[in-house]
Amino acid sequence: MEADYILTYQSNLQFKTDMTTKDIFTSTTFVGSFPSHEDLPLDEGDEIAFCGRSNSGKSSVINALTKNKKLAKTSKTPGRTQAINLFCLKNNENKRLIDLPGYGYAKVSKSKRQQWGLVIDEYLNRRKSLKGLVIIMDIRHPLKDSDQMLIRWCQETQTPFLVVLNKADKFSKNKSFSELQKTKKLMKGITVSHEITAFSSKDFLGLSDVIKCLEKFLSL
Ligand SMILES: Nc1nc2c(ncn2[C@@H]2O[C@H](COP(=O)(O)OP(=O)(O)OP(=O)(O)O)[C@@H](O)[C@H]2O)c(=O)[nH]1
Ligand SMILES: [Mg+2]
Repeated sequence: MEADYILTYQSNLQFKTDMTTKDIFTSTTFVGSFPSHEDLPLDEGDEIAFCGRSNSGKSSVINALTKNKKLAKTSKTPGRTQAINLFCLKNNENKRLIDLPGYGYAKVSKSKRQQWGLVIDEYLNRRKSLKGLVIIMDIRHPLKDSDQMLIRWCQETQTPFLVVLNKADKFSKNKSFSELQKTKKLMKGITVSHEITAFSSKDFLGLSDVIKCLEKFLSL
C-alpha cells in the first residue's frame, strides 16, 4: 500500500504533514488534448471540469491535486491552455479530470476568445459525464463576471460545484480566511450543492478539502 504525505492546514494556523494511505489522484495520466467537445473520446463514466478565468491557476490546481508538476501545462502568460485537456485516474478511463481554456484573456484575438467561449459552452452543455465543476478563482479577485456566469449555469443545471480560491499563499492566513468568509457570504443565495475553499497550488493549503469534494463528485 502506498503512503503519501499531504500538507493540511490546521486551525492553529500552521501547516502539518498528514500521512494517508489512499490517494487516488496521484497516478493520474494525460489522455489527450482535444480542440472541441466533438473530438472528445467516450462520454460515459464520471468527469470533473476545472474552469475559470485565464491565469487563475486551473492547470496548477490539477498538478497540485495529482502531485505531478508536469502533468498539466502551466504558464506565467495567460492563455496557456488552448484546448480541452483530458486526464484519467489510475487504470480507470471512467474517472476523468478536464482542464479547460480560461475565460477573459484580453490579449488573444476577439475571434479566438469567442472560439474558446464556444468550446467551453459546448463542453458544459453537451457532456453527459460531467458530474461537477471546479471553479478556480484568484483569491485576490474572486467572483468576476465569468465566475458568476459559471455559478449561475451550475444553479440552472443543478450541477454541483467547488469554488477554489487559489493563490492563498499571496495573502496572510488571516486575510485568506476573511476573504473566504466574504465570498461565502456573497454566495449565500446559491441552493445547488456547492463548497468553497481557500487553496494554494504552491504550498498545498486546502488540498485535503479539495480531494474530499472531488471524491464525492466522482463517486469514489
Ligand atoms: N503564488 C501562486 N501562484 C500560482 C498558484 N497557482 C498558480 N500560480 C501561478 O499562476 C500562473 C498561471 O497558472 P496556470 O495554472 O497556468 O493558470 P491557468 O488558469 O491554467 O491559465 P490558462 O491555461 O492560461 O487559462 C502560473 O505562473 C502559476 O505558477 C498559487 O497557488 N500560488
Ligand atoms: Mg491552464
